[in-house]
Amino acid sequence: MGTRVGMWGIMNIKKNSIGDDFMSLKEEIISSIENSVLKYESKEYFRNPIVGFSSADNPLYEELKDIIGPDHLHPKDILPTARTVVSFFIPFSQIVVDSNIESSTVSYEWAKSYVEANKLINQISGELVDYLRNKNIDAATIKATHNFDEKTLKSAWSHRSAAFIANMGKFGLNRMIITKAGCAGRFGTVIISAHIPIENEENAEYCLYYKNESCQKCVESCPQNALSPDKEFDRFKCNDLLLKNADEYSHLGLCDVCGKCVVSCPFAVIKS
Ligand code: B12
Repeated sequence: MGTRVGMWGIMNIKKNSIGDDFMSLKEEIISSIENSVLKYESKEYFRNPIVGFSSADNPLYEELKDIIGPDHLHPKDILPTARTVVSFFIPFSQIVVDSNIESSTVSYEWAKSYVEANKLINQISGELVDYLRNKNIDAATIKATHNFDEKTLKSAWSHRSAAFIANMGKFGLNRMIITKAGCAGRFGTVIISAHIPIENEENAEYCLYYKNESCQKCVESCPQNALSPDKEFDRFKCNDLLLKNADEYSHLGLCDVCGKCVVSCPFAVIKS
């Protein structure tokens, strides 16, 4: 059994004088996130999370103010002592994805897993913030969703842009980040004051449209015709349908969902 000792900046597991393994802070964070998913009561909706790290000083965070808008926050606007941005992805299980392929409208499982994923992401983030603060590391987090301006449909923090900067995947034509576990799932972010060494992993391109223009399944499956390879995504059209679906599933909580552009992707679920 490894002794849980945070050793900032050291990535490999080290042995102490009696041969116990020390966990690096990076490994402690990954294991804290994995444990939160494992102990979650509705864990059947999810698969193993994946975790990515980016430096708060990555110049792309400054660029997001130009790409998304001046209101988009820099990690240091959220946590002035920020040094690392922890991004995590909670992939949905195959059952959730299949249910939303089979159903012509949005499936119960897709709606329910959305509510559960948002709860789980907020729980993981809260637990990680507490865990780190106990180790005298400053940490701050941002809600999974419903943190956007209802007029512009833009948020002051884009989880998927942070995941892109952490090399967790690239944007597909469906505008989802396609990670090594697929694109059906949800992201969270925790910003921390500790330094975590960043590994320069290659960011793979899965989207077949961006690879060789051989697929547009997401465009074809959008009930609102909101997606197109040539035009900007119409997020207002998309939102109209999400709100209708929210009415249908109001007994589950706030369920503004659809996900047809996600489940139709050949890389909705990637199994390792
Ligand atoms: C507002 C919002 C919406 C709006 C508008 C969405 C939109 N595309 O703009 C509405 C309500 C319509 C919506 C719909 C959906 N949403 Co939504 N939504 C959000 C929210 C709250 C904010 C996103 C935002 O501000 N968008 C504004 C745009 C400008 O920013 P962005 O799309 O995040 O990022 C863009 C730029 O950064 C840009 N970009 C361009 N150049 C460059 C260069 C660099 C270097 C970088 C880094 C980025 C970048 O690329 C991105 C896409 O174009 C996020 C949660 C969050 N806080 O991040 C969830 C989120 C984006 N939604 C999500 C999902 C799953 C959905 C739905 C499938 C609904 C559902 N759950 O069934 C649909 C899919 C719509 C689609 N195809 O995009 C997930 C995406 C997960 C993933 N795998 O990528 C998120 C991240 C929620 C989460 N916590 O996981 N959503």
